[in-house]
Amino acid sequence: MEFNCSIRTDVGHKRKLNEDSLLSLPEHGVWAVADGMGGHDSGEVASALVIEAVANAARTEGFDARIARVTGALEAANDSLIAIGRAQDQKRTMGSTVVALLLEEGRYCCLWVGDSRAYLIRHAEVEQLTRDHSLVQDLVDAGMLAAEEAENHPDANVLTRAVGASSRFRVDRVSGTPEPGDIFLLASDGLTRLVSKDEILAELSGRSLEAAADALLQLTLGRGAPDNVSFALVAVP
Ligand SMILES: [Mn+2]
Repeated sequence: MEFNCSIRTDVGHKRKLNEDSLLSLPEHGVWAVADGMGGHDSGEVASALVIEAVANAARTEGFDARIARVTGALEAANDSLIAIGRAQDQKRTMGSTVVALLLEEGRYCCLWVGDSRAYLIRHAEVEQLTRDHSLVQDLVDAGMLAAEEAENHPDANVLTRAVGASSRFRVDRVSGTPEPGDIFLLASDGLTRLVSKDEILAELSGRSLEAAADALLQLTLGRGAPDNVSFALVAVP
């Protein structure tokens, strides 16, 4: 299958470094967004290592084998980042989120760790496919916090899972059947905290994928972009 896709990454208006990393391999039907953390340039290193792991696994033949390889690559990346962090005797975790989309005719699979998200835009509706591994998501699920308050909560950046954070590690997965006209959006929290699902839909409607990507980025930058902003738009033909 030939996929139309469009990716953007921007340092934003407040940060000195862009610690997000992106992967777009339409020839293999694989895309990913990773959001690194850890101070100094550790976040950049962590997200780049995670993206490289996904890229190396993406070339695997067969859809199920590819899912297994990418999952295994993320587990190996988790071990690597923990080992690097220990070697540097860092008090702070050197970690990264990741959300990956694997796509072929008739099937999609999203793999994720942390709060980078995948959305599916279908029939003029936006569905969030992933569930954040974050403290505020746990509070929302427990009925202790309203979903609308989550993005602005003081602990909104506290993750309960990340690549490189703990040897107790699991990659979550959601699968389904793509339909012609579907658009997938993978995004770091630099976008998702500033732009709602309704706004995503509004920016996409009536635009080419390239124009929609420009519009989404401009909307985020226009709101101050306190964090790095990265996303991939992928259209199912
Ligand atoms: Mn971020």
